[in-house]
Amino acid sequence: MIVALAGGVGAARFLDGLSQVHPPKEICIIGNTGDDMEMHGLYICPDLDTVVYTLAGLANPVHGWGVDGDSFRCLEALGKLNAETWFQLGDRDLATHIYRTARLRAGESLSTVTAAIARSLGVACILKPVSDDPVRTIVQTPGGPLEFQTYFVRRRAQDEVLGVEFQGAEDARPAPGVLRAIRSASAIVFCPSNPIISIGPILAVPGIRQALRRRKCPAAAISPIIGGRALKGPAADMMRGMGMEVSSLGVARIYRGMVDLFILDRADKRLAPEVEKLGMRAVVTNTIMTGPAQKKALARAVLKALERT
Ligand code: FO1
Repeated sequence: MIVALAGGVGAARFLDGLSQVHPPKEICIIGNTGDDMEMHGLYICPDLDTVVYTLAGLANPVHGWGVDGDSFRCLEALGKLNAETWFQLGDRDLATHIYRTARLRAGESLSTVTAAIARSLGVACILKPVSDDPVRTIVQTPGGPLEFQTYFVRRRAQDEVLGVEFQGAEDARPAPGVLRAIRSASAIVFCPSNPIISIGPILAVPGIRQALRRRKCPAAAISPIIGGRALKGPAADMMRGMGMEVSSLGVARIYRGMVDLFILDRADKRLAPEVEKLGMRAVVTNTIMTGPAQKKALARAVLKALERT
């Protein structure tokens, strides 16, 4: 079983490729829940949903999140009621949140409901939230702490980032089967996700970092930073704000001790020797997933490198 640690859009694109070159039932995805939020009384899991929609072939290809061709009639109606509309929830997407919220309120766990949603939408990979307990990413800014979606969507990631906190992580337990999956994995992959706010909350749940350090299988990380920039999202600004080097090397430093292989883009080839000094093998390949062929090629390159480790 390949275990993949995943954030949102970048991870979903990579996993889409991986599930086409490796049996999807043999892929266990551990998803970030730090971005989760409640809005209009509904429990929303943006990263888990992005992975599900992408693997189900339903994702909006432009944004990478939300449902392709979705309408926004409900949001328009909410606007007329003066409810908040800054978070774009489409009508079909809302069905997922309504269904999840109802089952959670009935006492079921997030992992049970996530598995049910994935199964119903035809996703063959195993998908688990990192924890059934709430973990919330809080971004520290000069104006005070902000919940992640407020920082990212409502305020358009324009505030300076002084730090990040994963509220609740210390007391959170890994979701059922998460530690077992890591311990018995044949390979582990850190998807090309933001190392701070997508992979960070996963690593912050007690037991996970230790299980990764004690792994008995090869582990690879794919850099989400190419040429000093993030293809999507606020990773670069966040790393800069937190005093980290905004480069593949900066990402490799965060994962030191947890991975054996570090996959970086051809554009960052010159950083390979520095990455190797951190005790990981650097693999240089094309990491930009512009289409289905590139997604599969990247997944194949990662699998090949893992097999050789
Ligand atoms: N991202 C945006 O930039 N604007 C939105 O209005 C927005 C709505 C949204 C609704 C459902 C969903 O699952 C994701 C959504 N996202 C939106 C993406 C999300 O904010 C982030 O990309 C992730 O949380 C970061 O991985």
